[in-house]
Amino acid sequence: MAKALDGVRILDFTHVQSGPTCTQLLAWFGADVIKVERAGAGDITREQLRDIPDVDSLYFTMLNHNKRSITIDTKHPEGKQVLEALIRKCDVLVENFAPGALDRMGFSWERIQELNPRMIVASVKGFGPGPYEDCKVYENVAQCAGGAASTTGFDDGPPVVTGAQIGDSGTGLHLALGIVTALYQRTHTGRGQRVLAAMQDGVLNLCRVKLRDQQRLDRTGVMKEYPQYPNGTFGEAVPRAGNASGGGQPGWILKCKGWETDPNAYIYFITQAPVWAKICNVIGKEEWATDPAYATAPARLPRLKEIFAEIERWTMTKTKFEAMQILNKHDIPCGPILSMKEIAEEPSLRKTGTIVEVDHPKRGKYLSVGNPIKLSDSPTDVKRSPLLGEHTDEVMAELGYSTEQITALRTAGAI
Ligand code: CAO
Repeated sequence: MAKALDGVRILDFTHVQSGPTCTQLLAWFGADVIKVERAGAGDITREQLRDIPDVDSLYFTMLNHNKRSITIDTKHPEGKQVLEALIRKCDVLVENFAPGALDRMGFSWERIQELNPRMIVASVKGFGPGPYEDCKVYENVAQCAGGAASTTGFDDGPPVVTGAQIGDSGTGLHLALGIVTALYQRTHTGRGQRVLAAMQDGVLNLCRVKLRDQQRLDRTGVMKEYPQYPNGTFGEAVPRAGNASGGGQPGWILKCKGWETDPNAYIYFITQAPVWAKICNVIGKEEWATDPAYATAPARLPRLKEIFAEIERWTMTKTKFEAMQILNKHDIPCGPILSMKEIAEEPSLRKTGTIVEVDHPKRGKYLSVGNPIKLSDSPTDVKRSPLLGEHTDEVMAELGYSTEQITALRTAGAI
């Protein structure tokens, strides 16, 4: 079946995580993604966090599916010529080098425009223009600079980073949207353009609700759905809200049966206002449904701690899956805390292709996260990541190089 991005050629000059997540998505949607790697070394993640000696790491394989790999020394004069040929042939160049690296290589926006005015040049950088624009940035730096860390964790503890890679993979997603949007605009204008996704901006976009809360705090000095109300104090900045919901329906993480030994025997419980009476029935506190101190959402806000403690007395008598089943029967929103082990073994995720088993010639079978975005007319077929330089000859031949020329460039160290 045809794919949404069939015919789109991507010069994938990305490494580590943020850029590769973006180009992997584009490859899953059908783009021909040609990953340019440093001759002899490749993307640094090929060797990071290895679990099998001398085999591409899971870090690399799980971020580079459906791509082709070509090795070029882009600082070598003849290597530069190969890169120029690729720029002429491709629609999009995606990169996430440290600021200025592409210019230092001799490929400024102006130069790329000369070579191919239709080219879209998409970049991940740590920061947008401003005081930090020259800084190198990794995931957790972005989480800290984008507002996530200061608003994550508990009030009496330090800022906390989240395991979700909102700085890297989150920014890759933002960049991918920018690229397909620029491709669409190009169909009208015929021109390429630059696309920038700064990691700080991407994280902040995902922390939008916290900037909302900053302004509520500035205006009223208090936020009644936060655990600081009414027992603690609010300072000048949005505090860490523990496991509070962040929305208008209060929620918290509660212990379930087995919590003493299982670190994930917990459930997220939301006291959604429309189902309050059902919650009261389920936990055996029928009187709360009519008691004016508990019956309305505003009346409950100063009592959330006590209310969740009471609900927890009930959840502790059930496993998280039993609780889930009972609560869902009553339309009470809740979610089990699933471990990675449980997710990896979940049959429904395998069925939808969200978790896939991939075969690799050197490592054998491994699990990966498939395409989380499902298109009905463009199904995703997850293919293993390329070995370093696996497609160098193939891509060079497509660029018009003869076997003799390829051999000569290899001997010269350009590829
Ligand atoms: N041939 C020859 N040289 C190559 C090459 C190739 N095929 N590919 C890359 N290089 C060179 C670059 O030209 C650059 O050289 P200069 O420093 O001399 O200009 C150098 O390799 C590597 O660039 P780098 O500075 O990007 O790499 P780093 O490991 O020092 O930094 C990182 C890594 C991620 C901190 C930095 O790239 C960065 O800040 N990127 C932007 C933000 C980002 O994406 N962060 C997310 C990282 S996790 O996903």
